[in-house]
Amino acid sequence: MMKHMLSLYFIMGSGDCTRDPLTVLDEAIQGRITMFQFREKGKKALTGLEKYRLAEKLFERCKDHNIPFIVNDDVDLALALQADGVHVGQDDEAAARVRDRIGDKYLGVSVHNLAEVQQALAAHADYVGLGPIFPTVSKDDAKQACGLAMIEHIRTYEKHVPLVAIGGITEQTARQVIEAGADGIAVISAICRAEHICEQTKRLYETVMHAKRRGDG
Ligand code: 3NM
Repeated sequence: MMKHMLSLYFIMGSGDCTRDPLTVLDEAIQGRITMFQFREKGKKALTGLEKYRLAEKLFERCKDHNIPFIVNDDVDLALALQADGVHVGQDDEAAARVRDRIGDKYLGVSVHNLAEVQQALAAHADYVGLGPIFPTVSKDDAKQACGLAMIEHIRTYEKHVPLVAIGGITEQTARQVIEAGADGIAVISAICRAEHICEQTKRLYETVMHAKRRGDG
């Protein structure tokens, strides 16, 4: 179930969009994203009530289409909205504490190596987000790219952990990422910066699903 939801994980905040975020999300949903994360970051990020109102609208759209709605690094917002889950990085609120606060909502943790994967599992994370796999333009403080080899390394030791790969992933590299052992791809720019978001999302979905089916056989 979680491994299916991670297949095409779309992450977005108002700063990632050149058009209305609701329109962007609607088109991505039509293109068949399998999970959504609201990540309101950067210099012009909305805060307070504005952030809440946007989150509420995006969540409504996700609910209408049965897309799990995850909030990045804001447990209070996730609890206030009764969102489906929270995603935290290594520098955010400690995963074990977040787990205590959110009960059985989904908990995702950003990781960069095997030790962090194992810590996340000890904190009862439902999935890990490994990245950046490739260089990314969407995160100011992103670490150095870890490459496909890190996915393979983690899979060697943690065969079952639900793992989504993130950072610079495109339609051209999605297949390799799945073949290396990821359960899915998490993307910002591959969708937000597409000229035709719905069509681009469909292609990403088909690429991931095709690669996953091949891996099952
Ligand atoms: N987290 P794009 S990389 C949000 O390495 C985020 O943990 C990363 O955006 C990490 O698909 C990243 O445009 C940005 O590269 C992903």
